[in-house]
Amino acid sequence: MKNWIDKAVLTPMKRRSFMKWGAAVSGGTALTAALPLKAVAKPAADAAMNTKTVWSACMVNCGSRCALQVHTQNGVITQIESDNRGDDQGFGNHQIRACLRGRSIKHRVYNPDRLKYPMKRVGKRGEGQFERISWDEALDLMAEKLQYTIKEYGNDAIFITYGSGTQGYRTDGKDCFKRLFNLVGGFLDYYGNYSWGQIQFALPFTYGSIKPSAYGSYTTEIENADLLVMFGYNPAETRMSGGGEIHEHINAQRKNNVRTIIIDPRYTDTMLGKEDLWLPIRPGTDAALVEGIAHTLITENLVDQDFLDKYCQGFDEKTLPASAPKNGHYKAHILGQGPDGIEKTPAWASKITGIPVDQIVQLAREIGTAKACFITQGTGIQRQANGEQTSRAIVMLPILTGNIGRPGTNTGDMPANWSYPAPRIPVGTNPIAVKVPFFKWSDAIFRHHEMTDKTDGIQGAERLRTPIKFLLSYSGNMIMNQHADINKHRKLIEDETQAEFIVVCDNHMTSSARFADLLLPDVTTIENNEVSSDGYSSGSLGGVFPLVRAIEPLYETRCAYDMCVGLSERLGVKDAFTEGRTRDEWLEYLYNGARAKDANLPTLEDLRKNGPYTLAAPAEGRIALEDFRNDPEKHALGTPSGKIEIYSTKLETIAKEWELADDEVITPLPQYVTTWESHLDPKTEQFPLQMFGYHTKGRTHSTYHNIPWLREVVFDGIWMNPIDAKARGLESGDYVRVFNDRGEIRVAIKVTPRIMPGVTALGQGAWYNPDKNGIDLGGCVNTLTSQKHTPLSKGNPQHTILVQVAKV
Ligand SMILES: Nc1nc2c(c(=O)[nH]1)N[C@H]1C(S)=C(S)[C@@H](COP(=O)(O)OP(=O)(O)OC[C@H]3O[C@@H](n4cnc5c(=O)[nH]c(N)nc54)[C@H](O)[C@@H]3O)O[C@H]1N2
Ligand SMILES: Nc1nc2c(c(=O)[nH]1)N[C@H]1C(S)=C(S)[C@@H](COP(=O)(O)OP(=O)(O)OC[C@H]3O[C@@H](n4cnc5c(=O)[nH]c(N)nc54)[C@H](O)[C@@H]3O)O[C@H]1N2
Ligand code: SF4
Ligand SMILES: [Mo]
Repeated sequence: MKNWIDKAVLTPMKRRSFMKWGAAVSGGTALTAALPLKAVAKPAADAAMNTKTVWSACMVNCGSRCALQVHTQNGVITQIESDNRGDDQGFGNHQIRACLRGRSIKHRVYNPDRLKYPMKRVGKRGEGQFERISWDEALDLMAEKLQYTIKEYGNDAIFITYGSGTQGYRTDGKDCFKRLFNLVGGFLDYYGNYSWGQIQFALPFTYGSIKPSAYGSYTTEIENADLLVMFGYNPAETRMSGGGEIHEHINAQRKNNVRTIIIDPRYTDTMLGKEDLWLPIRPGTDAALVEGIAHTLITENLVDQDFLDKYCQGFDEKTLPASAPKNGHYKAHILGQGPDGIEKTPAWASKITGIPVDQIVQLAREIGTAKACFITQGTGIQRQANGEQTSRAIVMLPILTGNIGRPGTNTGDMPANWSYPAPRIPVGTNPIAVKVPFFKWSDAIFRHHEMTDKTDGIQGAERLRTPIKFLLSYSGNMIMNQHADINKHRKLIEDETQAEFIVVCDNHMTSSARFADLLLPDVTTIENNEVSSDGYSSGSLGGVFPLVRAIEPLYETRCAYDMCVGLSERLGVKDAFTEGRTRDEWLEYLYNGARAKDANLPTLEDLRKNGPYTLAAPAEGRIALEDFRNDPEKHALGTPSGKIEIYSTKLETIAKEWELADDEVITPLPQYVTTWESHLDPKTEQFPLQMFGYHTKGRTHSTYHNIPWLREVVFDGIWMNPIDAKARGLESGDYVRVFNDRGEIRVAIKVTPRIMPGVTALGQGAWYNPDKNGIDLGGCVNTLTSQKHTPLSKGNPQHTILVQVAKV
């Protein structure tokens, strides 16, 4: 009998087949080269073992930051340990231990995919044929192409793609390229990000754009709550380890054994017995659940009317702004007296969400009667086509019940995070004011002339002046893997008349690197010196993390700062770029500057010797909107009315002025809208299953994918409910086709009641690996996603996908 574990054990095959794809088309040197290390494992025979241990950190974009201790012998990494200092007692003194990924970093350093030398493309773009060149040739070529682009098209034709592989760099990395480009006239920048694009755009309409509306309360407030409700929030997998939010979250949850309800189509690692109730919900329908709950809250008098009257705009007639239509308020909308005439009863919500009526009513009563309810959301739900509406809808629950600004409450937003201000190399000012939304950069390559502020969210100007012609991907995999609709996108990227020059700077021969014209091999963070920030989702934990070069940079790899020095010389701005400092001198200079401001910061030498310097956020200021709750006049919000805008006048204007496609909806009230590729789309006849690519513990996006250990230990394939599997004659371990009208992937299947019927899920970030027919054997979910943007932020609804699944 087959089972999925057998299949999982076989998964290293997939990586080898990726290499085959590389080797088959590569005429060049790097891809086919043998395993790099002379020293991979020959322990020195003599007793004089030249061993050393240094502190380093894992710096990928998972939101955490974890300490590593790198042991070397004769200049070769032998072992990776994590933080083992102290007695691990008390938050802030706890060990900042790494997860399974950070602990396997050695295999990312010594990896057959490592980029070893600068290389330039030979043959057609994307064919994967490269030729080794010298650093001088590489930097000459890049400088020449930059100068050509600036002269021919202008600086706004230069774009640095989103790339989050080195989150913690402060004196190296992407900032160096930004600093350099700003010195030669600037570049086209983007606003927003693939992580939080929709929620961060949407919530300021409700809460205003002033602090602390960007975040909610700290998770420590869970200690003071008697009910915890989490929508699609999975910190056990997405904010892992000692350097992430999960540590504090679990502590708080345990302290008062708080009743915990989690709403998610999947039974996640955050549950596994730590929840009291799991409510599986159809993807993209949380806003309908909220409206069903609101109906019970209103009809059973469980709303906090005083709070709504005093602090909010648009709950009922009393606080509806003059510009709004009659019955344009929230109460009318819920009770069926609004423009759509539909009463949002629990029965109505049940049909849409798949959650039974009595459970919706029960949830409403629990939220409505809790003394303090902490409501929060993850960001996968806002990566849906109605993501802005959903994030605004969820925050209605604390608003309706007055669970705001008091101990044990949250705004409904993501939890708060505190960061120690780690010093950072100045990037200067970008002379180019115009910006594209993060998700629309590929459109700006081929249809810039159609893109305006009213159609595509262009900011800083009415429209783009020129198409993007020069792409730099630093520490990102957007050129191919992490953006959307790979089959469509690939045709665009392959066309050398569109983006004329593509530079990829990475550690590995990724799917994006294959599409480069010039490859710049970066050092890994283990081969670099740095003082890194804490994670941006580390909760109350702050501090600085030392990285001490554990081994000499392998092959001809070079750090970004040094690449930029070479470029700055060629572009005639070397003095301005370096200000007379080497990279290590910048680090010391900036760190000493930080010490001058904070006498508690250890010397650089001590930091490097003793490991991360950490501290916890101040005890005060942990409850979001506490000031506003205490004094709404003095601490008025940044909304036009200064109040919480349930009815947003800004959105009322946007809805009238922007040019939207027929299926795009923007409304002044937060409400459920049915979108393309929802479970109600007629397309379900052909592609009946909803699917999304969740963030898996097996990878951080595409980083750490090329480590066979991790491929073995975490299942890489789709989850499917037994009911859907039976209907298709599928069993765990089967190899399946997952397809829609945009593409097809081949992956293994895990049949499990941990996912609701009608829904499938696949860890995102697997490396795209097409066969000759374009079928993606790598199982990259972006082979199936769409480039259609969300209505308001023009963001990435990459979790909204319909598919069909069948046995191969
Ligand atoms: N291990 C690991 N950790 C990571 C990352 C990683 O790649 N790997 N990436 C990091 C980054 S950059 C980010 S932005 C964050 C992302 O963090 P999130 O955006 O929160 O992560 P997701 O896995 O996309 O979604 C979280 C949960 O939402 C559920 N979900 C999906 N759609 C819906 C829906 O419509 N309704 C409800 N209620 N639930 C839904 C999913 O099942 C999932 O369990 O994670 C960070 N942490
Ligand atoms: N379908 C779907 N797509 C998604 C998402 C989703 O949920 N679903 N999530 C989106 C989100 S939230 C995000 S944040 C993005 C993430 O997308 P990216 O920012 O592209 O993240 P990664 O795929 O991890 O790519 C990081 C790259 O950096 C490289 N790298 C690592 N260390 C170094 C280094 O020291 N130097 C250099 N030069 N390179 C290095 C890695 O090898 C890797 O190629 O993906 C987005 N894409
Ligand atoms: S939790 Fe994130 S930062 Fe920490 S070791 Fe794992 S991947 Fe690295
Ligand atoms: Mo992200």
